[in-house]
Amino acid sequence: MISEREDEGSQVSSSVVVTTHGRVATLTLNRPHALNALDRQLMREVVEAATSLDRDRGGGGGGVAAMVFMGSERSFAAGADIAEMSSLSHVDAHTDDLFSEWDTFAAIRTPMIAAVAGYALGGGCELAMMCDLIIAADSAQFGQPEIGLGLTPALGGSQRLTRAIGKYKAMDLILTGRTIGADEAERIGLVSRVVPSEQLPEEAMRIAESIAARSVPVLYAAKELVNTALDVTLQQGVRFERRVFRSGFGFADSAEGMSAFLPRRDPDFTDQ
Ligand code: CO8
Repeated sequence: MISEREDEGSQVSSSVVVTTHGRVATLTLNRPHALNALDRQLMREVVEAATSLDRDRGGGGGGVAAMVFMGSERSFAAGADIAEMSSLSHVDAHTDDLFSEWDTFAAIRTPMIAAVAGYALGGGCELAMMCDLIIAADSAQFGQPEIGLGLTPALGGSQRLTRAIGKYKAMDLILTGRTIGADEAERIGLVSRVVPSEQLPEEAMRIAESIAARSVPVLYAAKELVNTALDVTLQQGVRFERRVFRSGFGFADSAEGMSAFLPRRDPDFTDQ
């Protein structure tokens, strides 16, 4: 991982470049020669960097309140590294608990935005789907092509894709392995917004900054509510929402947000 605070500029390592600007951290996948295929090193670095940023609460309104994941203009990530994966044995995959580190990643509470240009295939599409918003350049291509390799999705793709776009669209993508463009991905509900390719970094940053300006504990609560909707019945979810809403009255930021509205001033959130 290479880590840079824009005002400091320290550098540490290589498959992921981390840049922090205010309360937004950008994690750029950095294996362009392999179209950002996810090898073990890249996977370890991206999970470690993201989980450590998630714990970076700073203090006094500092810390990281939103993360943006990016690849290159040509490829967000072209899936697991097939060359590396091809030598794995069944026993190695079991004993190493292959890909289980992604459970930690999926449990991150900081809002995460995937800014996708070019290929988001297999593990790349699954990485994007573990984020909370997917902003796609008009060049983006999504797919779960594992079937063509004699494999099945392995990073939550069969589950998250089905929840995102429904059974029949998910079957279409997973059983045929076909790739879809940004417009189709937006139409079927796989991406949040499509933007012109040249505007992707700025748009993703603008969205991340608008999220990061909110109160962190309230962002955590809102994210947990939406994710809970995928796991429980409507009635359980609505009850959970009510409990979370009531507990919000314990946040100083809820009181601040409402009292700022009345005289029409900007709220001064303190993450309390
Ligand atoms: N693994 C390893 N290397 C790759 C991968 C990959 N997934 N994708 C591309 N590369 C390499 C190529 O080997 C090539 O390297 P070199 O120049 O040394 O030969 C370089 O990247 C450029 O690729 P191409 O020459 O193939 O470029 P094209 O523009 O012709 O094609 C494609 C681009 C369409 C993206 C093509 O490279 C391709 O089909 N790649 C494989 C896509 C794929 O099948 N992905 C799914 C992988 S399986 C998977 O993700 C299972 C999920 C497991 C969980 C993952 C946990 C993170």
